[in-house]
Amino acid sequence: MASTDAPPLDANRYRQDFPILSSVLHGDQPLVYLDNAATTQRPRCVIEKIVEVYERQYANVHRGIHWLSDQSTDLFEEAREKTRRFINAPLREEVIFTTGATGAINLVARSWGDANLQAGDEILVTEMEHHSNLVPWHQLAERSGCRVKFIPITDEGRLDLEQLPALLTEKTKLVAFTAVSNVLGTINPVVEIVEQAHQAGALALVDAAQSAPHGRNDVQAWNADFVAFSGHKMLAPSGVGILYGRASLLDAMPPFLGGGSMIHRVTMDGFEPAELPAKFEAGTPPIVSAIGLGAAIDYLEDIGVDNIHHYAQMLTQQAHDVLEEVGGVRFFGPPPAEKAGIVSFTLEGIHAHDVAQILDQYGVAIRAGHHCAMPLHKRLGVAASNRASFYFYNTPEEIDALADGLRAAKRVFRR
Ligand code: C6P
Repeated sequence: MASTDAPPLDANRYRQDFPILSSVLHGDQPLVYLDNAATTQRPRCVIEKIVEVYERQYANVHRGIHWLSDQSTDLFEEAREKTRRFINAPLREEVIFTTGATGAINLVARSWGDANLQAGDEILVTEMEHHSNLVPWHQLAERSGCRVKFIPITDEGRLDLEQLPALLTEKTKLVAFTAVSNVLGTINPVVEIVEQAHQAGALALVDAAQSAPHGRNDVQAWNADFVAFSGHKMLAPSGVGILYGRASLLDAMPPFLGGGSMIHRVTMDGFEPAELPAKFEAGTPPIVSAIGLGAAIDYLEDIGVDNIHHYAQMLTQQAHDVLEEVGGVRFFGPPPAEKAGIVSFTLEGIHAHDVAQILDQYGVAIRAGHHCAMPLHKRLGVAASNRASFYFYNTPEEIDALADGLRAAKRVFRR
């Protein structure tokens, strides 16, 4: 994710595009939405695109030999092409629509994993993984007898890459890691890790769920074998995500789900799978959500992904500064300049859920809990944390509102 000297973007201008951001909660509290790592909000252009498709261009894709189906298919494939460009994938066949990052990673674990891994093999993940990039590998280990090993993190919340050479052995078949931690905000050195995985003869899967909304995700520059992300974290409707896979790998992999669309021919005795990408898109796909993802990508590219990254980092720095002044805040993860819009913390002596509940009374929405990263929280020595996560439509005033809410929580609990 490149950082540029682009001028700060005008968040207030973009806010006008998001109807939900003018909500007023509990009678008189303006919504302060700081839960963007869980899911972002949708701009009017995405909402209007969805309505337009349902009102005028909706039919099932690929099947119908009728005008409406052609319309719908064209829009669906256009969205695939926009996504291909967004991640700089060489081929449209390498862009598979899934249900989300979770669906994409499970696809790889079930299809590539079941076909290629056996007892004695190893998969390397990291201590900062979301459960979606952990449980599918544990499940694969249960099925195949392979082993899941962990790249540890340092006390500063970075990956301890000094350990990587020793962890990579001839048994390692896959290194599956997140580009950005959904808890620590850490931006990981993707190119370096992929390169080391390849040198050891392993493949590399990048979980880009948190990086896709926040900057450049160039699968060719990364040289990644698989990349997974979700539409709903980057302004698109929920229910759609992407698996990028190197064509040579996807070609060799057996289909994951069976059903309509993914076949070339079916007989009483069996079936022949379709070509890519259909082979991995069984059943009716998330048609309108995918088209909405295309509209979201247009909108993000208009703002500029580097500008978004730069701006979120500025808010992250501000959040560290003002929360520091609140007192009693323990931050997790590296310094703000190394984070992608995510600030996790605990407030001394107050449970994370209580903090979030009090903030909610002030209209401030953050996440509290383990954020689907229980092994990481164990490593951090806490059961739960609070997480504020920013996007380009958040303002410095909203970060101040977060700090005010935390002061209120301290007053309530007399800390
Ligand atoms: N993290 C969060 O609040 P899905 O649910 O499939 O869209 O994305 C899963 C996922 C995978 N990897 C990372 C790094 C993620 O952050 C997420 C989703 C949300 O942190 C919801 S738990």
